[in-house]
Amino acid sequence: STTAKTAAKKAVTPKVIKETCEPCDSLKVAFGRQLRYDLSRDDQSEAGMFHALAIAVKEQLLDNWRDTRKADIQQGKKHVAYLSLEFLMGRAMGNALLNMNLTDESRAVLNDYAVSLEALEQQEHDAGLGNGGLGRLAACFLDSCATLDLSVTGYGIRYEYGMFLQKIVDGYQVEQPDRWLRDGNPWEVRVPQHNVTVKFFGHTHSYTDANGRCHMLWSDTQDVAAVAYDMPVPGYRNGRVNTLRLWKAEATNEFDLAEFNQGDYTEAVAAKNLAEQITMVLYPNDSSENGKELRLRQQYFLSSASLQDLLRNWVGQHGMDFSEFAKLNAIQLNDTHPAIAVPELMRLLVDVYEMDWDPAWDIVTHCMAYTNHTLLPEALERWPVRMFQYMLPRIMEIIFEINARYLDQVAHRWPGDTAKLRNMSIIEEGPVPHVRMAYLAIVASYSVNGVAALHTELLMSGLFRDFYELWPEKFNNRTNGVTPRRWMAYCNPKLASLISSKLGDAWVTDLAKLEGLKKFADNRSFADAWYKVKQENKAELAKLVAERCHVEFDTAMMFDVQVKRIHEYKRQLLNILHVIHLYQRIINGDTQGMQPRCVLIGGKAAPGYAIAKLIIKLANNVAHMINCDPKVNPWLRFAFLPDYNVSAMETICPGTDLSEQISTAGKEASGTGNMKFMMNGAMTIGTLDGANIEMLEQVGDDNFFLFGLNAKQVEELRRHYRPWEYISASEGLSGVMSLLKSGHFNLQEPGIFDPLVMAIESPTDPWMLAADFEAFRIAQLDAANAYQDRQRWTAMSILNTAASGRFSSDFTIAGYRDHIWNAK
Ligand code: 4GP
Repeated sequence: STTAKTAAKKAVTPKVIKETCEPCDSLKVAFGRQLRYDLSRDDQSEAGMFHALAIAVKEQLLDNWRDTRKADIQQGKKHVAYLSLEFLMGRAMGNALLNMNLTDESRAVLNDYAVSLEALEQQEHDAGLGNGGLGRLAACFLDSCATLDLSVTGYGIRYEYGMFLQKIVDGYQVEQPDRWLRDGNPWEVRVPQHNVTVKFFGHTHSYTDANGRCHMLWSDTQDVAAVAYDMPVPGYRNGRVNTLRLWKAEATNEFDLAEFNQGDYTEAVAAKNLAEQITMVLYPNDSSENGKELRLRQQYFLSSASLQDLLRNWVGQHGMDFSEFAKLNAIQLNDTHPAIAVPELMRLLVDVYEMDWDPAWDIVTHCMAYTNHTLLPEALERWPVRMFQYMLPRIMEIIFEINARYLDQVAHRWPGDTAKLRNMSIIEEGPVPHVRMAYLAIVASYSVNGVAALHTELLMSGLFRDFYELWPEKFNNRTNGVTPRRWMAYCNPKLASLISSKLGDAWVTDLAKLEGLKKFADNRSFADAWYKVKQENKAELAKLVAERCHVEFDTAMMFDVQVKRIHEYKRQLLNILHVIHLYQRIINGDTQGMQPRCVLIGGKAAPGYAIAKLIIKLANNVAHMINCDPKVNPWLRFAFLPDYNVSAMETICPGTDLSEQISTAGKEASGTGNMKFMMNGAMTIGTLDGANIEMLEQVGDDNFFLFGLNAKQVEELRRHYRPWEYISASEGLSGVMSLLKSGHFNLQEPGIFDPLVMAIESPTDPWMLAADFEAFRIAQLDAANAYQDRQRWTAMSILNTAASGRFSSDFTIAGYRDHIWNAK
């Protein structure tokens, strides 16, 4: 009977069930079973097989996943919550197989089905839950945290639509929605028992209880359920499986009964849609704030759900005693996007867990840490106070209270200095007062870090100078890194095995070991093997370019690549100007000694960023002229790669000779693409910006094509910048500008590129293209000449890889662990 069954179920505790169960099947059996019994898919198709393999692989890590959770609780390990609105994970299969050491076994299993692992991997949709650097950094960090055996949970949002897909139509970017979940996500586990409720709107009031304690109530709220979806994050062959917990917004009740009974069935169901909007789509803006109400809702939704989850776990293990909370928990804010976690943690501790303000603030300020990712002023998040008051009334009260107490400190430090108070206040006064999220983050955090040495210096001397004066001890640098698992071992297996043939494979988790390659830089047979691998990787890249751009790249030519978000400060336009310059030289018959090259640019522009979109259009028009001209073709080919994403980079960085890192000095906080290229043996042509500076330090200036103004010179020049002087002084640049102005690249669309020409010629051009052009042209010439000496180039390539060890995210995360999280 049902009653008996229920009783029997109750009698057996879950623990016993788990321990008496058979362990999971082998990969082969699990895969076969999945294929046979998954009726939702066509088991003949590669998509169906991919899904079956993913489910089978996930099964292999479930024991470790559960054991990791158990062990972390039992051992009382310090836990880090990495809060981020973006996790640009890319595909999971290859990485999971590598880390779990299941690649060979999978191949063997698939052999029986006459299908290749590579073919199945292509079926996976990229998890594009991020825009660019900041989101991809979060993904690399998760891999390193698991590999370094740290108890770290990534908390993010399960966007229904990730980063938009980019199509190029008539040279223009067209955005299309990325329905990455349409075929289901085999890696995720929906965990309804971890649901929490997040409140919005409503109003606040206070009451005093019998003991004279004042309580704040936040009521008449519109509640949204946050449902947890967990993704596994396996460490590299160490048995740890951490969690990336992504929240999905759902209506709290399928039907609001009151409304339902009144006959408002449709109203009730419509409310469901409103709730679910919160996690519908990723905002596609890189390094710029948006100011949209829905974005603030996303930020609060993520922060509140994640903190409630943390506190619930804490109380589950420790009861209501929070005295050790800050010692055993760190909360890392990935930029200011989740900075609203500061007042939310105060709210939870004070209003829900009934702590007094001071001890609660003590906890907050001992577990929050903030990472800044950009100095661009347009990225500094500010939210109208009015919007806050309306959407999150209780949170706004708490921010006011935090600000009042903190401003007391400022007043104490700088008595009578009202300008200081105004400048440092969390609330920006004015006709429309705003909340400054970066200030809120700094005030509450015990650590504030930049992402490269120069960037951190500029934060301390510029953007956050007052705060640095007040709290110098909070500030520290943690130069970014990238995971060598994905960005070398997985994406460049040929180079990886060549390296291992000399060094063994310990470099995969200890990248400093790559130094050992130095002594092979001039070893003829090693260099030949290195060159051969590069040529094979170039052939792979050429295949991708042919498929996507219908342009033939010849592996005998130098591959010169710039892939990243399209942004004026990253200066794709400078790159295009140089391509036009080469084109002009060829047209004019000036090809003596010229090194033939293939230039590739790829990247997405924010949909509302008109100039960036125009740069894409220019790249496509110039590419068209070049590729159609048989006179130019032997010397120069140019392609714009549509829909650049993580998976594309896995083919691009191994096949690149020259990596372009040419931002205006002082503008690129760090860069991480630069590191991926270096690791894979590309030479860099770059400015003294972000992590380029540290890369140059590691590899030496003989092995790096440095050019252009430094950050100080840029700022100095700003005051008296006269671009026309640079243009007339450079024969190359004046030729390029005349050709651009003549309409040569836009015969059918007169005038469309005028805004770009005007920007370059403007004395207020913040990016100073004209000032750096000549130096760039010369550095490009050096690079081309160097490339012609194959032996020299190969040696430099080996030395770049050898010097890249410092840019493993393992090193970066060890720094976070020791200096920020104190989680050794
Ligand atoms: C990026 C920075 O632009 C890039 O230099 C840095 O390497 C990366 O963060 C990771 O720290 N910033 C963003 C952003 O992606 O949205 O601000």
